[in-house]
Amino acid sequence: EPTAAFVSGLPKAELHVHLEGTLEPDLKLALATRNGVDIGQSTVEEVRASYAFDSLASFLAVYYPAMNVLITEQDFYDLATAYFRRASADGVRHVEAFFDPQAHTTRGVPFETVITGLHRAAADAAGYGLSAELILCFLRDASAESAHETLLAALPYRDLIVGVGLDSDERGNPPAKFAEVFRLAREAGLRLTMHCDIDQVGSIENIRQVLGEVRVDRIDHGTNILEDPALVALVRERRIGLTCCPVSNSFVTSDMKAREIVELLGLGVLVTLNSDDPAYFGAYVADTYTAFARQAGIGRDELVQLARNSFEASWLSDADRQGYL
Ligand code: ES4
Ligand code: ZN
Repeated sequence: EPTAAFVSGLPKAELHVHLEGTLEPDLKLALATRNGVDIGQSTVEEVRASYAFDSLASFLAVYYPAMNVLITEQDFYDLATAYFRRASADGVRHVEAFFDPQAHTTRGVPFETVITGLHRAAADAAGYGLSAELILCFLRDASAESAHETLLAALPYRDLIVGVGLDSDERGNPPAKFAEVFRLAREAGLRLTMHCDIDQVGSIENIRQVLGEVRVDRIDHGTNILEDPALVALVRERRIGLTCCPVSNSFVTSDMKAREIVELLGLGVLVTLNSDDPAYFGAYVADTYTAFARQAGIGRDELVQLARNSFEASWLSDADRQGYL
């Protein structure tokens, strides 16, 4: 079994992490105090006790209300900086991190406040050896109009984001709902990715849509692509990365999807390992690699391939990517 030192020492990119999902209980309490927000809990133990989920719905019901403590530019800076430093300690060299602007703008926090704080943290990360990019994620359970307004609010800050994504509740909110917004984002030069979660009704049809109509550059999760060998062949040929999150999967589906991830790796698909919401699921990237290796029964060679995949699937420039391959 690969040691912790081996896993930490392996240079890795993290391509699927929600910055709001890196809000640790102690920072949540500190921000609640700083901003005078009552979150109904006053100790780390109480906050942790509220982290009991067995489904995506029960997770999202805890996740979104917690964001009320994030108000000022400094709050967003502190949130992202804590995560970037933690990731760096895990041997992560490059991060492409999601943020959910609509979860903040709908509470009255200006888009500018969010992007300014997160960008300042991303820029400062270079000082401790980490390159960091931001991916604007639209909430798929909000309207296409709301996503469009959010894209328009982001365009003045176009240079501060690398791409757009789609998250939250997939049921009844297929990729095609956002085809036009994603087309506009592509026109603005942004990369595209979308969550196609596991065990969701109609998910293979959603994978078909993201590869056909939307033409994404990556797919977040997406292990059930194995249901359609033609789609597997397509992502392999197009070198489309799948950003898998085994520990997250184990919470929302009681299954790490280790068998599927190993099978895709063996087929030559660009699968990667990521943490998703590490403060909630209890594992940052290094622990995710270790837990996955144990569950999947794999050794160093496969972890090295997964780490290489993370750079190949990244949106680094060709020159920067080459330095890691
Ligand atoms: C998420 Cl686990 C998960 N699924 C969908 N959307 C999300 N946003 C943050 N974590
Ligand atoms: Zn996710």
